[in-house]
Amino acid sequence: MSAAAGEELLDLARTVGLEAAELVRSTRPVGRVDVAATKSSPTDVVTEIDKACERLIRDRLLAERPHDGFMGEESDELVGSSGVDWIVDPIDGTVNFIHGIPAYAVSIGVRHDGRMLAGYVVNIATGEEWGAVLGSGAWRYVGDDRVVLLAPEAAPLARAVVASGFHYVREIRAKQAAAMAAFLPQVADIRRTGSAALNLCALAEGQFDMYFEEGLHLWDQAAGGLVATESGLVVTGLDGEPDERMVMAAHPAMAEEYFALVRACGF
Ligand code: LIP
Repeated sequence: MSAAAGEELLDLARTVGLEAAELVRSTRPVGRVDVAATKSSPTDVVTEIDKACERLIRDRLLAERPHDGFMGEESDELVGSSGVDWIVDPIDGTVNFIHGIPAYAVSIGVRHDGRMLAGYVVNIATGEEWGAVLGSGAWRYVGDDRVVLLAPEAAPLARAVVASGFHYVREIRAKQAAAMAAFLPQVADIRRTGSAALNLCALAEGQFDMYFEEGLHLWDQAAGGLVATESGLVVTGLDGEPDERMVMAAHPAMAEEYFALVRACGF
């Protein structure tokens, strides 16, 4: 598929993503949001607003493109026939959303024949937006203008500010805590902001030197991952493609050194 087709799909992702973000903003009550159900663990939660947001995104996308596939965090997978799949997290950073911490995002990725083609992320609380098209770069939107993102070189390990996150499952968290105890003294500091999509976009802008996280689903990292790679970052897994076991991202100049440390610490 051409870059022009990627742009068209990105435009649709942005139109629908902005509508979804507005739905969440306008229905979120002040204070804490009620949890509707739990998923993989008592701390892996979903709200009625997550579900309504995904319904809106799914309905709008499939009304425009009825032959596409759809994979979302809150609904059953739909297999399409066009070769295009939408990979959607209606609210990435649900815990932040529930608590009112302003770092939660609509994340919409577009895959064509198994390869990420376009990605769109909007921070629902702040309105910040990012986009990327395969081969055409990554950018932050300022209004309708695009500020192109070229990820800055990362700092040496001892000065690195590293974003990460922790699993919902208790036993895996215990193992991660031990690995983090070995990792933390080797770097300047860590940040845990609670949204993979926003972490990957922030990395592309240079807020962090590296990001890694175990246990992400495809919808958490599909759109942000493309923003990261199109800004010039390396995004990988423990030994090959990024997957649920591990997503690691950093500037190519430091990537090997950073990733080796993650492995050596036992993540
Ligand atoms: C979240 C991720 C975040 C991670 C959380 C959770 P959700 O996705 O984006 O990086 O640390 O544990 O997986 O569940 O809010 O869509």
